[in-house]
Amino acid sequence: MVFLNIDHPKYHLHRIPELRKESFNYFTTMQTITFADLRKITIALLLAGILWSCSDQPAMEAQDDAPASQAVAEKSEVPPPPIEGMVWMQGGHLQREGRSADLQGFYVDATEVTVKEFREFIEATGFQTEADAYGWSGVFNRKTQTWDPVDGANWEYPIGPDGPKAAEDEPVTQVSWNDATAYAKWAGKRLPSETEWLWAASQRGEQKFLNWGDELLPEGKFMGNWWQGIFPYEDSGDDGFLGVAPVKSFPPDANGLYDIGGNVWEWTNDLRYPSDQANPNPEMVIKGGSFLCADNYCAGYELDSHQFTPKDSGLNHLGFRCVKD
Ligand SMILES: [Ca+2]
Ligand SMILES: [Ca+2]
Repeated sequence: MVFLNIDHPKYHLHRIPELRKESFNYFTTMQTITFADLRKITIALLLAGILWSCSDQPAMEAQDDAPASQAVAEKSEVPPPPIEGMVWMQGGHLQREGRSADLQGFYVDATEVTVKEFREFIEATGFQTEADAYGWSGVFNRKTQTWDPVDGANWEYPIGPDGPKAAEDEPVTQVSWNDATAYAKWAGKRLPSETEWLWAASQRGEQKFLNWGDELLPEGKFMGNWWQGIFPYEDSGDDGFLGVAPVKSFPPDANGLYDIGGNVWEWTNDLRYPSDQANPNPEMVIKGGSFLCADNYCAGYELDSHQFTPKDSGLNHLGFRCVKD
């Protein structure tokens, strides 16, 4: 019997040369459980149940009833002029999951940056992405459940030259943090901090669990693009998409933001380790989950989930959206 270690840190393919032609296999994270182990686990669970039944249950219930997040100390701001394709997020104070921060207001892209928008950047600047500079990028192989380095995979052909050309209204992928930052600078924008991303996604600290509410399927409806089934084995595609979806394929949240939960992961400007300032290729925080996120694995579409990947990563389920002051 096997199970997946859902906290395995090496979720993404690294570009370091020695891994250039290796792929990361999810099965390397599996562990074997014997019947003896199962007996120990069962006994442990029974003991835990007994201890819990003897514990101070009213306190637990009070904790459950407490809001997971709340917006306090709201500032009164006059909304600035609207910007097409962006949503104004009024500032305030975020208190959520141990995170406490004061935020100024900012604009945030209503959608993930699209292939069309990225093409305009490439054509205007002649910019070369890191995937093109390296000559390869990371693609998830559904047959082998591995992340493979695929020659020629880039923002225009995200699963490689033998795959389809990316549609103009899809979120751009196979862009590294460095690529995304260059785009943002060209567009007069910047990447959000994780706190800013969370502030926007949680509707200023109001949502508990998901950016569309507390139910994964409110009234049985899919509100984002994720993986239905047991990852990495089978995706039923019940939400209508086995891979990436064009932006705005699902309803916006209460702020008017699309696909902030699911579809493609989104780069932030936050280091995984703040002490990594001198590291030339540190891991960065990514938010929102992707079409590869299932509730048995990373559940990355949950607001407080995050993952990490090096700045120079290119992956076919990782894109970005920008903010502007
Ligand atoms: Ca899907
Ligand atoms: Ca997203």
